[in-house]
Amino acid sequence: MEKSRIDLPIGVTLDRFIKSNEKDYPTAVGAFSQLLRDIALAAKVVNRELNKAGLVDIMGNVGNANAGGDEQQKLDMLANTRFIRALSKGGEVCGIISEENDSFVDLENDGKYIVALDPLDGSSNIDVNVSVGTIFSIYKRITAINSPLTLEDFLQKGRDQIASGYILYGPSSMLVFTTGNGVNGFTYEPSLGEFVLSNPNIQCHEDGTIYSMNEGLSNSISDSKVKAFINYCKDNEFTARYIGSLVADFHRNLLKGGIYLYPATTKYPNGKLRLMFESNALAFVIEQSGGKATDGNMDILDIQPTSIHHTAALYIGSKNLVNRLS
Ligand code: AHM
Ligand code: MG
Repeated sequence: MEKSRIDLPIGVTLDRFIKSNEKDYPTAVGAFSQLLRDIALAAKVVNRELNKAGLVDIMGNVGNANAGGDEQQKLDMLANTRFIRALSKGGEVCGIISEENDSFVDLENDGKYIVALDPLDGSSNIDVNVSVGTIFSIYKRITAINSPLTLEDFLQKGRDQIASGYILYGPSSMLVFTTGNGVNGFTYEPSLGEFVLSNPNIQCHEDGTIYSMNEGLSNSISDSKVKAFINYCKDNEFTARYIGSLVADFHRNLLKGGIYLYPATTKYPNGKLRLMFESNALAFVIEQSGGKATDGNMDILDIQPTSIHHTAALYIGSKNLVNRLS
């Protein structure tokens, strides 16, 4: 059944928005609202730290590699710590998985929710002062409350998400999320310290003329559908736009119409992007805005993850463009 939507004016605070929409939230309304507030709080803290990048010694890498083999940046670690701390203290979340951690964290409390996080996506862009983001997914725990968490609690399909979204740290910072009843965007107002509604009920155009991919990888892509699609884009004089920060590329295409592609490559035969930390959250947002996300064979949201760090090809954005690759 289509849920009713409460239309609130542009400029209302995130807090007021959450309160007004509580009837659409899952059971344990208060706890879920608090969880959204915890995410917003962590986002503000990370935003503050990012604004200091370059001013203090928090840029550069820490010399480790994460579970996916990427170098960890100092700010990756900082964002990871800030989000995990905010979610742990809030008490609504019982378990967390993060792109920066090898395995799940059991907070050993009676919280009802599981959170999957990419605390700082596109972090190779920080040292050059280019937009980065945080991506999050929220699920309900499966096992009984007060029992130890198991992998089953985490390896849920994207279709089981009860909320997801992202924070874009850009010229202004934005929080965009869905609870399964449309997509709303909030812009951070630093002088107030509040996210305010700026983009209500975001709809992704069915068509678009922007394609976003690392075309330097063309020779290591073997999927003929992808090769044909790149030619289609060129034949039709599409605009190529690639920041290399998934959140930023996704956000632009969400608002303007377009497609983001990360196919399988020689280096990443199963795709580079992580289902649980990146693709599922954005797939839920894009579906809720009228767009589409697939791995070329099936909807991203229907893929059964086999491990926390499961990767898959990702084609996401305007429906008619994504359909050309499915
Ligand atoms: P990260 O989570 O380690 O930052 O990696 C994900 C990023 C995406 O933000 C971006 O779209 C993609 O990796 C860029 O990859 P590439 O440099 O191979 O084009
Ligand atoms: Mg990432």
